[in-house]
Amino acid sequence: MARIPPDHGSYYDRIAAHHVLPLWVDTGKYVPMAPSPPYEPALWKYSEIRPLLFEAGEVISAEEAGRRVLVLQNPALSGFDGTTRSLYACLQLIMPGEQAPEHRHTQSAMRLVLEGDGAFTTVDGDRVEMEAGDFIITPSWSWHGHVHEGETPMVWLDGLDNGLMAQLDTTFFEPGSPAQPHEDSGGKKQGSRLLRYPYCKARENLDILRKVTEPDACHGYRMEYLDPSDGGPAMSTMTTALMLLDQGFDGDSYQCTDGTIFVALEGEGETTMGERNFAWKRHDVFVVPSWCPHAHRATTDAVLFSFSDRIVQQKLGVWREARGG
Ligand code: GTQ
Repeated sequence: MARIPPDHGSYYDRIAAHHVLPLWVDTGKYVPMAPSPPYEPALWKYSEIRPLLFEAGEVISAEEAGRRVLVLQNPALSGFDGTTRSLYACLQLIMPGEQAPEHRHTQSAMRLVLEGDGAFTTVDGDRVEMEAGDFIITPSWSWHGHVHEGETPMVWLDGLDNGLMAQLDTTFFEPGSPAQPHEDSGGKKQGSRLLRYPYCKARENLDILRKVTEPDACHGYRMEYLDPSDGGPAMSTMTTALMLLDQGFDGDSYQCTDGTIFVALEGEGETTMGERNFAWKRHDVFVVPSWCPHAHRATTDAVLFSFSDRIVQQKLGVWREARGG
């Protein structure tokens, strides 16, 4: 602990008047020994949030709302500061016959379909079908809107890098639409990234992984979504993954610098984060802060989807992980 010099002749007040701070006071606050995120572990139960989302379905249309979305706001943050500091997890509801108008923004977005079918999202004019469990991406600055032609309400989880864009002051937004008409591209746009990763294929791959490999002590059977055109991550600012945990899985403790948002797609279990246990089941969403020791347990076979800003940290060369901490 560094000795803080006395405030000689109100020195600190005099420099503050010039918008100047002494780095030798509270140095640990500016340069902590390890990440000390200002947000906390949290879990949102789908059984509690779903009725509130459907209540919004009665009072505001998708057209009126622009997007009928509830943001999962970290309890330790305020305003629209996000689920972690870099990422937003949101739940979006669209009713049969509704359209959410097209727009584009510098934030990259992903969707993970939780319930319903028969809606499609348009990405730069291409029609991308959405079915339960599908992972769908909207790259930065691509035009996108949603159209629901099915019979039952649809809910999906949105993941956006709003906090990251806000931190970098790189947010642009534009309403409108691309010139060309919507065509069914089968989820693949010529010369660009894959837009749709169907759940049935991803789930099959998890089962193959289970057959041919041993489970990781922390992550069970884990695979990341990669773009087949270059083998790199599906998204430029988010690492997205699926984990399959065997019934009875009792994972080792793990830490990483990417605060991570998990969504339970199948099964039940619990995750210890720091000193607290968070029980989860299907469609619950929880957040593990940066560098928070955590361990997963599964009471049934379970599948967790996760997203984080890991790929950004890796590109910058600052990402760290530790096992068994
Ligand atoms: O569906 O385009 O949760 O633009 C937040 C911003 C969803 C969307 C969100 C958006 C969208």
